[in-house]
Amino acid sequence: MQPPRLVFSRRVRTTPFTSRIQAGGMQMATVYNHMVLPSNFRGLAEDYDHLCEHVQVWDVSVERQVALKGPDAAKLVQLMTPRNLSKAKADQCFYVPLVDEFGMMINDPIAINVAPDHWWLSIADSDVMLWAKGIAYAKGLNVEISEAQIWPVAIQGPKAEELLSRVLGDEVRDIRFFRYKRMAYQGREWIVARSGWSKQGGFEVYVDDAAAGQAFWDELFAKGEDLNVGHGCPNQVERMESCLLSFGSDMDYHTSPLQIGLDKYCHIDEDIDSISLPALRQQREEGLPWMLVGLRCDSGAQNFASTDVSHEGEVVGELRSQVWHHKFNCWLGFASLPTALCQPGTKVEIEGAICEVHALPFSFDG
Ligand code: THG
Repeated sequence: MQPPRLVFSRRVRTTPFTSRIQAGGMQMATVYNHMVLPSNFRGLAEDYDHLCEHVQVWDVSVERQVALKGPDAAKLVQLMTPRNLSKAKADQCFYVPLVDEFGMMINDPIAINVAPDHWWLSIADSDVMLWAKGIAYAKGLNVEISEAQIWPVAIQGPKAEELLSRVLGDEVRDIRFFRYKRMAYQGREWIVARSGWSKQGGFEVYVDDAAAGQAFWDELFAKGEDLNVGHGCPNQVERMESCLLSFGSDMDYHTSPLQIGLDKYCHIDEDIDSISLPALRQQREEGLPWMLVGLRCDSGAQNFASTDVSHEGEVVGELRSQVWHHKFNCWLGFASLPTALCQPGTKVEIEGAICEVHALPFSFDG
């Protein structure tokens, strides 16, 4: 059965690069932050192999920038996240859980310290701008909140540094992980960070002008021919192998950061003004009913249709993400399971197939 086609209406926003990724062989797309996100070009396995060997250019415009500007911008970001941002360097980016007053996830963006009174939240798929506006209004903060006209382009893969240095200059080589530099392109100045939703290395360029962005895109392809540059997009195989979590799949508004391995970004005992701290302290005290674990299964390349995870004949958990890993020849899952069943080695079942619980991130050594 053919999947239905996606209509690019005004609500399902296109990007400055949509015509390029269509011409480049986008086979499937999804909607993320009310915008088109490609999900497949050559096939999941082929996209993975190309990403791990060469370099890809990704249209990740869907990583919308919620811009917080004004004297209270930093205060607002800190209210929204339990990660301590008080020592933020001028060129730093932070992966931050956004957590509400009940200790539940709102989103997991990258926070970018653009200037002391200017932060961007580079968001995953939920309407963070509304939440930010609500807090700012309720607390009487002096901050302007908007969705910026920015379309990030990711350059990912082992040859990303070589390719980007050909287009923007050798200075990109000096950018450290989760730091950024401002780089000139056709009279614009763009934030260029060493980041991206893969663990194959690479950069994200925060394009703020459609025409210059398109020229930049075309130049990446023109100068990368000998590097085998190709189209690409966040890849389900690579991101599960690398344990990059996806809001809306692996977590939602009913998930605590303490259930999904984001506790390292929750500075619960520090003296910061964040609305989630009392609830997170209480969760830690009382314990949580389930945790996110990895599952492995050797049953074959098929995805499961059911999300029910059973133990001794009883449905106990929920499958949240899954993929067949062609290289390791096994199926990988992320699932929520009762804390008592999260011990690595525990056997659970999906559609009768035996799955083994693994700690996250997966380890593929043995
Ligand atoms: N880049 C940008 N915006 C984004 C994403 C991105 N917005 C949506 C989505 N991705 C947000 N979620 C994540 C999840 C994981 C990471 C980044 C964004 C990530 N994590 C690393 C890890 O888990 O090892 C590093 C975390 C750290 O050390 O701080 O990169 O990809 N612009």
